Amino acid sequence: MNGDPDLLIDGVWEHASDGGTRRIIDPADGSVAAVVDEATPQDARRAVAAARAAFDAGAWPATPVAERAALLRRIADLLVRDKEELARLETVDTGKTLAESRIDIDDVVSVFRYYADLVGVQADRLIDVGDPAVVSRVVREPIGVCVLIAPWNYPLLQMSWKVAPALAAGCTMVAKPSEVTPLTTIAFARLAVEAGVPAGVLNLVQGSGATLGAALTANPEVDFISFTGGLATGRTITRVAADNLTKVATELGGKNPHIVFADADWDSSVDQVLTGVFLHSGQVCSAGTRLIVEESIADDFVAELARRAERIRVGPGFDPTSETGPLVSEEHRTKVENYVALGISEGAKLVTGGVRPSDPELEAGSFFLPTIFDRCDRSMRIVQEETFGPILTVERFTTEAEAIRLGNDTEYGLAAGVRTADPARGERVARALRHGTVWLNDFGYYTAAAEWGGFKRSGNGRELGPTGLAEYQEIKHVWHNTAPKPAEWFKGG
Ligand code: TXE
Repeated sequence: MNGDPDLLIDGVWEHASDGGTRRIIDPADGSVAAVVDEATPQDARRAVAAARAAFDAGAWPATPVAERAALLRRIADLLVRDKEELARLETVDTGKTLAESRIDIDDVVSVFRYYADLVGVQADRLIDVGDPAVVSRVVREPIGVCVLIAPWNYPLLQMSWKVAPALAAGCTMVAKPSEVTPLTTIAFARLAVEAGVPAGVLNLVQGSGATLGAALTANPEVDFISFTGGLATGRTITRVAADNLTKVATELGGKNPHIVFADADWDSSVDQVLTGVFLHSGQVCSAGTRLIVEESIADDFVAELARRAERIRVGPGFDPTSETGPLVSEEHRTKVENYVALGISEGAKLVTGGVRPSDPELEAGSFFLPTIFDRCDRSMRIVQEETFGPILTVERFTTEAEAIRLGNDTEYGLAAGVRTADPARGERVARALRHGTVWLNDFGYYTAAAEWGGFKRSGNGRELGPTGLAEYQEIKHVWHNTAPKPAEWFKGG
């Protein structure tokens, strides 16, 4: 970063082999925040080769679980020590408020601690096969060399969901953060080296998805790819990986319904629908972008939401009065603006927002105002496609069955919210929704101990929880006969 080498290959910090660099832009004012090394496909090949050698011939995969867990705990302690600096970098990179960045780093710490604890209590499974001479056991082994590709909305947090279980399982890895937001992952890798991660176990390259990402995912030496990002990229990676039959886990975002019944608690519903969609300016894979509200309260509910949305303080992440920051880049703001134009042309009713803030002090940043479209329906692309911006669409329903139908009326299936004072109805609807997480009378919360991931086109596989560790493990059945004797099937002597 800014002259220091940023690529970690086989335990050595290096510049890109062709000297290439990339400018990292602060989205709050468009300034150049840092210049980082841009790895080449050749650097990617060397990083994978280092991970391969560290797995095949290194000590890490067979390092006792207690030692692996201890490394994770040391990393967690260093993250706590460097929390402010990491949070600052995350705000520079993404534009999110410093308060959000601090929460992100706390969550990163909890992920490392969770997997340190979990891996320590995993036990082999012993099977009684009816012969006391036979010891039959099922063991978990590290899956091998992992390629970890993360997006820009929660850069270090998303990466930690991959690195922590991969390290805990005994894997070796090549991490590639988003080229838009690599700063915290670079800082993290330095800290992991300080904590004692062995050479070749954690390699880091950063650069464009199309060249570097493609070189990593097409490499036949890779055993597992964990990817979080857009649907189109997820499709490409899955296709590329199929040639080598490399296992892939994907988290590809969502178009998440937030269903509000008329009997739901009013204050918490308004507040959480607002937070659910406008936090981090909507750049959240589980953002509640589709409000599905009971017709009898819809007019009042939308009016109250609009009133509150207009009071959201949009501003630079380092300004303590800001409640949400800019979009991650000019390019992304253009995409969001195109969706607003599309919504209007599709006949949705623009209730509020839809434009950049008028404050001249925000002109240089990629800010955009919270936006609400009422009178939406399933035929509209703004209802079906992930805008990844501060855009809420409103659909109305009159029966429970209709609410469920609308809630499932998306190719995605990542997360959903249901709000009602009737617990039985809440449970019924939660069961009927085809989404990987359902919040009942809450929205957006998660814990490292519970699985996260999508149904349908939101991806496959799970992160977090025990399943998030299992993704990085192979299962082996060892059948050990302690008193071998002939099978005596073929009698011919
Ligand atoms: O993501 P990409 P983009 C959605 C959101 C957003 C859209 C596009 O709707 O507007 O995706 O965002 C790497 N081989 N999400 O274009 O391209 C890339 O370098 C290997 C939802 O920024 O998917 C980065 O590290 N890797 C999402 C990562 O993929 C490739 C969060 C994600 O970038 C690659 C972010 C390739 N061919 C965006 N092409 C979520 N699930 O939360 C790109 N990459």
